[in-house]
Amino acid sequence: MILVTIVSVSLNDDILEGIDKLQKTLGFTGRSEIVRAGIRNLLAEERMKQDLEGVVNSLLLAVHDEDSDDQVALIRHLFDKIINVHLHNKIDKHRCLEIFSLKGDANDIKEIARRLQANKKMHFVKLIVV
Ligand code: NI
Repeated sequence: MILVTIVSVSLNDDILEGIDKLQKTLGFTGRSEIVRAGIRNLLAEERMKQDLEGVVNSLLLAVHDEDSDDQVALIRHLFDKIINVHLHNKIDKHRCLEIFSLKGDANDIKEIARRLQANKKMHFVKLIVV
């Protein structure tokens, strides 16, 4: 017997619209399936991060509300020693893109990604280990 637990989630209009678009373009049968696929990706990414150790090279991308520039700057300065390159630019009326090229201890790399990911003003955060 497969146990299924129903969890209610509050989503804003932007996310709902995105889910419905994904459903059409990727051919998912329903919203639940998309949410499950998204969570599976997050879990896989998390497992990948847990396995990281030693000195790691990576690229960290983040898109956030323009009004959170200060919060990003605070996080960034905590990790100055592992940031080789940092680009920041405004991509549209309300959003900024941050690109970090990082080299340093895996724990620091995981921590900067975690801090950005946990920030509510982030639209998108992606860590790419190279
Ligand atoms: Ni900005």
